[in-house]
Amino acid sequence: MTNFEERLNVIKAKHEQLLKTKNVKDTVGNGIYDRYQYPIITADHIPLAWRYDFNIVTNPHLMERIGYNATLNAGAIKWNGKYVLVVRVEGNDRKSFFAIAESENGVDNFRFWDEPVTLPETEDPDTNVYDMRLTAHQDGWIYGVFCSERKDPAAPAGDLSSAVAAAGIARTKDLINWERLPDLKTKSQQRNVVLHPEFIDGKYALYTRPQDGFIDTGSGGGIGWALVDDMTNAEITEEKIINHRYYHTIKELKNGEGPHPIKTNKGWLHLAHGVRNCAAGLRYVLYLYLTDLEDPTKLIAEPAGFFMAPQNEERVGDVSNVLFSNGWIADEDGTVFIYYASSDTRMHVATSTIEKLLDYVQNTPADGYRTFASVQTIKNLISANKELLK
Ligand code: M1P
Repeated sequence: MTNFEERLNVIKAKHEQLLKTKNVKDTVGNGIYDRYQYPIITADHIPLAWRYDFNIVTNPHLMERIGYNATLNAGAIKWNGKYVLVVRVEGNDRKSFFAIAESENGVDNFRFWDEPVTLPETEDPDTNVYDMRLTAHQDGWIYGVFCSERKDPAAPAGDLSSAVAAAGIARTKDLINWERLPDLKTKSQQRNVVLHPEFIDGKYALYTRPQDGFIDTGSGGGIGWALVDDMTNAEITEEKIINHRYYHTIKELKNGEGPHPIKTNKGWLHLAHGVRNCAAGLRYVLYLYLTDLEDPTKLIAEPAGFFMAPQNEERVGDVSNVLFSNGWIADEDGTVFIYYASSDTRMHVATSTIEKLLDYVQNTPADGYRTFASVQTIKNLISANKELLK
């Protein structure tokens, strides 16, 4: 056997072993959700045919010809009975693209489909695309709304970093053939735009995140809400903030809607990310909030602080100290699969139920915005427990 063949066999065996690894629920959770021992999708899960040239003549050393840096920020949908993720795959060339991976049970054995998604360009081609939110809309289409990034045309010569973020829109009926629609027209830059699954007053509803610059949400920010007449020519004329930022909270710097909210009998259950600054840089955590069933812009409940924050290995990666989620799946039996990325590097899953998440969001104390209020809340709990612990 030549070295080529030996190496090929080892590479194939290791890859298959990784793809077949069973995931294991962490033993003691916090009662709200369960984390799992292993990430569900990493750069090592990328199919070998996307990485190697298997021709011994053109690649005698069996080198990796195309490298991949990360698999992150996946949109999610239940599709033909499978748990399907539209993963943001980032190549070593820094370009992100979308690729679909599926699993039978939602927690392990995710395998990518044969080829990445071919996302058509608009007349003004994107330099980079990422973070797709999937919405199976009442109108019968599955929409993918994502961030489309281009070089800032107003950047001074020599500034090769300034970029402009817009919401790109595509739709599909089969997750294979995608129709690209014009980008969302809006006054400000946008990231984290999400399509609500139902018509509101006969219009499409979008969660937005208006921002002054590419990174800064600036004076505005917050999670916004806007109605548009037509997704094939989506234009926002009015936008209102429905989830605000506050001083000295987990979302004081910025926040953004995660996947589209889940409809429950108590209201629309939202998953979002909040960002604050600290000496170590930006810290991204996940939080939940609940809005009214009839009026999804009306906040009903929001627990203080984070729902999930980076832990252990999750804390380190390409952009450390980050949890980000733009995909979750609610099964008919009430199980919820929360798909999240850690430190812009790898995908994980946590599982919970609608019942537990509603209990969490409705019964976790809200933020009092002052130390004194937090201590009072703790003392109330202690006092209520006194009789029970006797
Ligand atoms: O690096 C953390 C995240 O930063 C951005 O999120 P936001 O728009 O809220 O600042 C996005 O680039 C996201 O992809 C990334 O995970």
